[in-house]
Amino acid sequence: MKATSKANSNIALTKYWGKRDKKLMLPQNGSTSMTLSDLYTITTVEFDKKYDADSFVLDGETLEAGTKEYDKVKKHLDLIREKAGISENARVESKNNFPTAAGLASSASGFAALSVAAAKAAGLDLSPQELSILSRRGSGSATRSILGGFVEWTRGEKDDGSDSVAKQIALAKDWPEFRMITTIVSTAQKKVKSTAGMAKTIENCPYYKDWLATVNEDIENVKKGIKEKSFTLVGETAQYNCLKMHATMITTRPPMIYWMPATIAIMHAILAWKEEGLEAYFTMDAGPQVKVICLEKDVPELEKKLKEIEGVQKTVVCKPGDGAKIIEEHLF
Ligand code: 2P0
Repeated sequence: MKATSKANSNIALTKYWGKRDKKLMLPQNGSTSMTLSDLYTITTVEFDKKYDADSFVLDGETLEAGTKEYDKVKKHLDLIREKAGISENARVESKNNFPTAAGLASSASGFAALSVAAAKAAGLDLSPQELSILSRRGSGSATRSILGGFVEWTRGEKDDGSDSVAKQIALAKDWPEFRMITTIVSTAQKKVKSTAGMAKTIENCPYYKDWLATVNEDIENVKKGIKEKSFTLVGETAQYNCLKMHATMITTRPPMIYWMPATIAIMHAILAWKEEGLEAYFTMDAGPQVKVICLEKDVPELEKKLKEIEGVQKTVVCKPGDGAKIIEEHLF
């Protein structure tokens, strides 16, 4: 009853911002993303009678029982134990190859890896769609990390969440030239986590209704752009959608301004480079890092220019990657 999974992180091209059901983690709106090849989580889960309690080690650190993080993982394992009809405690070890909670979507790869490994260790044989529903219960964005390449997480209409799932838009090999350059401008933990931030936005942002009214058009444009390999349509739509999401964050009380000076410097630079004929677009999540959407041919020039901007500490070039999978090498 032991299994290990590797799940890649993903970055939204059109964003998920807001829940319509907190318990089932149902979103207010659908979203689209690219699964990344280079930022991932590996998780080993073992259920065994020999364990007196659940234990979780993340990046070498033990999560103490009673903490929010511990309870979140335990709740997720309870869900899987219930589905599988087992009662054994679990030992879980997990490793990220990137800084946790710095706006690089560690919960997406984290809950996708945990779901795939734990389901397998518990003896469940779930389809990718069922795994996406299970991952969603841990963290919304994890729904999308189950599949590789370009993915849609449908909003769904049903109250039970059975139609709020990951769907394939295109495989990684369908558009291998697509790139996202992640710039790291700060590795500090963010002040307002996404879960709390989106709840506040729904509570009092006067523009949230406008976000919901226009988001489906963005999703359709991104899907059309991916299918037609129209880089301009995907990039322009993703950038516009990101700015609309940040407009709701900024106009929530208290305001959530996730951008740092370097974030804004990168945005200005990308807009100026585009005027000069170097086509790239930006997108940011609930954090200060900028993900630069571009094509393979422009990566060397963009990386060189990005590194010259004050405050840019590091860049990571990400290609379209595979969906979550079982691997043979265990962490313990
Ligand atoms: C996204 N974000 O679509 C959006 C854009 C942040 C901004 O999904 O509460 O960690 O666990 O469902 O999935 C981050 O939110 O939040 C996120 P929960 P999650 O990528």
